[in-house]
Amino acid sequence: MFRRYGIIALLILIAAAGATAQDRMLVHHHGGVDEYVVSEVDSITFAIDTTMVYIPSGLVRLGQEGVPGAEPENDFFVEGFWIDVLEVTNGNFQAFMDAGGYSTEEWWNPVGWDWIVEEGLTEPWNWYSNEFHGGGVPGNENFPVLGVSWWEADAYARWAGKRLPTEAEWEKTAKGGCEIWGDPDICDELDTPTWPFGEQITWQQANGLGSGDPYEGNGWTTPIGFYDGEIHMGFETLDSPSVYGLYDVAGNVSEWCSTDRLYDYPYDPNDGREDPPSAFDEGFRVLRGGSWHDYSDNLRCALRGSLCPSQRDQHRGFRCARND
Ligand SMILES: [Ca+2]
Ligand SMILES: [Ca+2]
Ligand SMILES: [Ca+2]
Repeated sequence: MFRRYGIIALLILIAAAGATAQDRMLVHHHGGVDEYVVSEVDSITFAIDTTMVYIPSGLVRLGQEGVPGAEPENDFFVEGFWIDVLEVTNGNFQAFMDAGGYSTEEWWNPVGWDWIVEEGLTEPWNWYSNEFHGGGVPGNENFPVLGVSWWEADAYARWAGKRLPTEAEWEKTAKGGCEIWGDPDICDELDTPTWPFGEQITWQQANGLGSGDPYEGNGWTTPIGFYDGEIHMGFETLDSPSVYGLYDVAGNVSEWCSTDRLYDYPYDPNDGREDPPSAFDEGFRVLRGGSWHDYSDNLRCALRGSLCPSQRDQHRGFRCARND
């Protein structure tokens, strides 16, 4: 019931194969490498946006009874949207930096721009340290970017032609809409799964604290899409997409959302909570999913973390959304 939903194309890297490069090519994706005859490849791969998945319109039951700050449960209609399959990586963020990300005002919220100019910021926090897989260290390209404030995540998203998801979008992405669980025609009591996989989570599915992955104490974050069913560095993983096919929704880095956390449920996008901050440390922007530094309780779908938008540390990253 809770496996992949819809069409998921997870094609990270396309490379020509060796000896028969004229005729065949390898398509790398999570869990394996498929070989295709080149003449077949266009229809298989290039026509598909390989990095985002479409979340269909529909109701989601937000919140969960017993989760502090996530009550009352409330049903909300989310318009269909696209969202990144994977957390934004150091490699992705390097491309933003290479494109003049920290010196191009047009991609920034004006308040965020004034703040980075005043602070003299030109890269994420701890970028050149390997303690938390900083992106400035060669070899760390496929680890999630962290040490980015809400302002930096917002600017990256704008540069990429995307935006940060709302917390309602993020939560539908994490737990699935009301069509996924229980009766597909209604929102019911089964539509509040605790974790993206249902009522259980194991440390073969997500990167939390004490999860035993090879990067515990050694950079801490796992490469994006690590939990793909393969054995990595001797560590056995389970292929663990969320119901719509995203990876690392629970754990690894917690993810900035557009929403102001100072507003309680029920969720209403028109009451001011989706207005961007108007001062550099105004309000608390929502963070979701928990990180490598959290136990499984903090990886729950409904849990609503938050920090002020200028916070930069080793736990926070993001993924992006866009409209149709
Ligand atoms: Ca249902
Ligand atoms: Ca861990
Ligand atoms: Ca995450």
